[in-house]
Amino acid sequence: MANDKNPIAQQDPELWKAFVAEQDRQQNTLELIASENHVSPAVMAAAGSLFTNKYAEGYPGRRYYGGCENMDTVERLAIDRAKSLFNCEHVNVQPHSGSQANQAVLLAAMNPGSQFGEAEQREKAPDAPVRTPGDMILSLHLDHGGHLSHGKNVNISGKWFRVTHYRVDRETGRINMSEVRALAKECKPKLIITGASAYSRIWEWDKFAEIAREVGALLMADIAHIAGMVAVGLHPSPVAVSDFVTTTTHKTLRGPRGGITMCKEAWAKKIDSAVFPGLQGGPLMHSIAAKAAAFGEALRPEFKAYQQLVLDNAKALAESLVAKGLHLVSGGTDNHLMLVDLRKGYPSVTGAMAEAWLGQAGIVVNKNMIPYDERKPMETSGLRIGTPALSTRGMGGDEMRKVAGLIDRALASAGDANALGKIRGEVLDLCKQFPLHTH
Ligand code: DSN
Repeated sequence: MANDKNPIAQQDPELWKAFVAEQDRQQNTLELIASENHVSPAVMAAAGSLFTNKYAEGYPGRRYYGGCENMDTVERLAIDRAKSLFNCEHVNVQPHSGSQANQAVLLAAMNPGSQFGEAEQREKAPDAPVRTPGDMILSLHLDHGGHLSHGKNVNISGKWFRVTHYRVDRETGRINMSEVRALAKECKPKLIITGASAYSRIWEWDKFAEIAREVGALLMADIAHIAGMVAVGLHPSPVAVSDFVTTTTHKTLRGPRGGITMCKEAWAKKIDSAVFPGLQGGPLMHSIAAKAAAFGEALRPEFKAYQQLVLDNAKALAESLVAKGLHLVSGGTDNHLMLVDLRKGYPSVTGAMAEAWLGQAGIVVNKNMIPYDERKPMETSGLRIGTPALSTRGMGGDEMRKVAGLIDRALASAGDANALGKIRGEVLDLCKQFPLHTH
């Protein structure tokens, strides 16, 4: 990508500098952010293609603009391939992001209102008129691995709906299904949301479905993190038992940034109207072309081998970190990610410090709240680590064991520049042995 003949280099050297720097960063650092990946050259080409030039409001065969015949071909390919991948009845491939894929479900199925019930509204503002309370969501708490768009109070999902959260068990670090059942009976949710952005264990979709049936709730699974594994059958699929399944397309699925919303046929019309015209205008057709390309790749046998490598690498990395004395929430992982609890092992090191030190050494991770964290979100006591990107580079078990050693040394360095510089050198050697072929 970064060569001087590139039109950006020729036309806009100031902007081009950032491209060159980013290519260098991606080539020469170890990307361990669990939600990131490196797309293939074909997906990259589709994302930066002539499909960016076209408006195509509407859906295939029913557009509000002329000249959409090739848009229809591309969108139908994306739809058909997503259906084959996930075995879903209906899919909308237009959401610009995972949050919008989730919002489509809220808009289609939920009545908004106050985030508080009547009694709480009266207590908080005795003189204000009482508003209709919004429908109730039951979802995993953000600090326990959930997502902003699952009902956090600063997000539209938490501002317009009432929310009750389930948490992970303090001892096991796993979701306790008896607690979920008890909460569901108590709060009577309209929608139960499953799925997470920092949970390393298998989701028990069948048990959630049973609870949803018991309390008359709708069920939504946000599989953004584990979509790649679900697509190839290496994680159970929630599709058959859920009313809605949403995902981003850029994490383990290794496509362009974006989202999709799947649902049962009975919800198809409402979901489509919620995405357009409810939430969005013109679909990003270059992104939909790239989704089609990525879904095509995911349907090939090599993609299953890749997902198996992601899982094997996560296991190897987790075991090596534990062998070095680090503590992982729930003790390990069943998927592509793990959550390091720094309180045991490195009690004086915050997630923010660890993220900065590892960054200096060329190891890119993100600080993360851990369940029952006493520290604030910008500080945290945890680090989230994932293997999708290193697996795309072709790294395997030996490299994971090496990476675990580098992480542990960076945490033990107390930020010493010499120690981090030495690790940086070893990171560079590793990156050179496993060059990225995606640029
Ligand atoms: N922000 C994403 C993540 O990093 O997990 C979730 O949307």
